[in-house]
Amino acid sequence: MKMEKKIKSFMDEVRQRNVHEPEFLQAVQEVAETVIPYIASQKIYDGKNLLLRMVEPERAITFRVPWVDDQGEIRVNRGYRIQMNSAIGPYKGGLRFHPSVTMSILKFLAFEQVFKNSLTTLPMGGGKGGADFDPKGKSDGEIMRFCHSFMTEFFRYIGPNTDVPAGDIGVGSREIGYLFGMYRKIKNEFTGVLTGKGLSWGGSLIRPEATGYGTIYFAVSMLATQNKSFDQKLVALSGSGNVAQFAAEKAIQLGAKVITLSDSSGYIYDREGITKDKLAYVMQLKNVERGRIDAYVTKYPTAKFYKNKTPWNEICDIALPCATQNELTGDDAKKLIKNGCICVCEGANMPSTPEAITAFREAKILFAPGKASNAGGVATSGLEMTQNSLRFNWSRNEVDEKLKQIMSDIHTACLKYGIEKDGYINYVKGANIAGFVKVADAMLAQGVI
Ligand code: NDP
Ligand code: 2IT
Repeated sequence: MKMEKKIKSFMDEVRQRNVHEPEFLQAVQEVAETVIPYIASQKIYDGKNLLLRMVEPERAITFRVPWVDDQGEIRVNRGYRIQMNSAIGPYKGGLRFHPSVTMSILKFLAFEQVFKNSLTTLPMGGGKGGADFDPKGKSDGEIMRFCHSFMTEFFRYIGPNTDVPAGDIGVGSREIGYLFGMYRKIKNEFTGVLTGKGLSWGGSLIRPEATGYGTIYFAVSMLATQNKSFDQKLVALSGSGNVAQFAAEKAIQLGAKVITLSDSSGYIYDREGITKDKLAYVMQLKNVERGRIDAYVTKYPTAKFYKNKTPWNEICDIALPCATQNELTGDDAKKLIKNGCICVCEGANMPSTPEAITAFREAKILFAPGKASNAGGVATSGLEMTQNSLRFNWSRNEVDEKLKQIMSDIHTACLKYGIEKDGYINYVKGANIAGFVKVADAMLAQGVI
């Protein structure tokens, strides 16, 4: 009871200061529930208001992004960067271009990023940014002009030892290219200021694959705790962007049958399984033609398209939400559990609602939060930064091996702090506490700053 009161009074204070930020409050609540009891049990952390300091961004920037569309009309978007915590390294985290972007969304992502980056074992602080810009339907020229305009203001706040952005929803290799080009021009400097760069100009092998592959590597470790594997398993996956594509690729390689993919218009169900060849078609459709997922059923007519629906009512062994926040609700979780799903591993950031997470925990099925399971993307960004500093490139195999090791180490860290009295592995608790400890130790050592 006393502990519940402590959490509530902490949340009341955070809510008062961030009253219009529901996603941010949701992310903080999940951390508070597991980390506040831990802090209370540890003399070195208790009474230092560490979590209260961590929920306040070190800096939050918004700026005007004016640009000219193909019709010659002047458009204005809002750019953002949340520099959340730099106690263990330069701010690091993606940029999201999506019309739903708000301060609340970016603060939740930046807050999660602090814990995630800490878990990677690499020296990276946490940040996130982006714009309420909608890349859908925009020409290449419009995207370029938008990215260039964004960087003419954004360059002031970033740098290879200050803040190193990367991609997220709506920001892939094309956008990173335009952003990097303008930074290089303004600063007259070729540095690793962004990650996710192209191979010929400072990028790392495996970075495009890393988030999806890493999610599968993490799920492999989870399944191994029950002597299970991906072989012959039915996998339901959401999204069809960067993370979903490479999660699907690795799951297929490991012998799973991937049956669904989605985008914001609905999902496709392929009972015969999405093969390597079919996935190659999806990559062409999404990354080159920039089309919608329903085109899949025109190409493969035995598949079905379900408009405005998510894949969670399909029977599957493993569910991998890889699209966006709060895409898997409490009702979805109950359906998955009823249909015999044994493992939910998040490729996206906070895709499961609090009700869904509670349902997974009560049913005691394997569940990993994104800040642990999708950390392979930012970890490989960290490896890209290392290669840039060394002015050297590692081979595909070398980066992949390092990624595997990092995902395995994150899994071990979750076990260290997350095993419940009854033996259930609470990955949420494990990830939150393990992520907290490293940042808290650094903050304590550096004093009240
Ligand atoms: P992409 O832009 O490549 O793909 C996003 C996918 O999610 C698209 O299929 C998109 O559909 C779908 N989607 C986006 N918003 C919504 C929405 N509101 N409702 C339904 N579907 C939606 O992004 P990524 O694959 O990079 O990112 C996916 C998730 O993974 C995000 O949560 C991101 O934060 C997270 N993540 C990404 C990492 C990375 O390295 N890229 C690293 C770690 C996490 P549509 O095209 O119709 O919008
Ligand atoms: O959410 C994430 O971890 C990312 N979008 C990747 C961030 C990065 O810096 O590679």
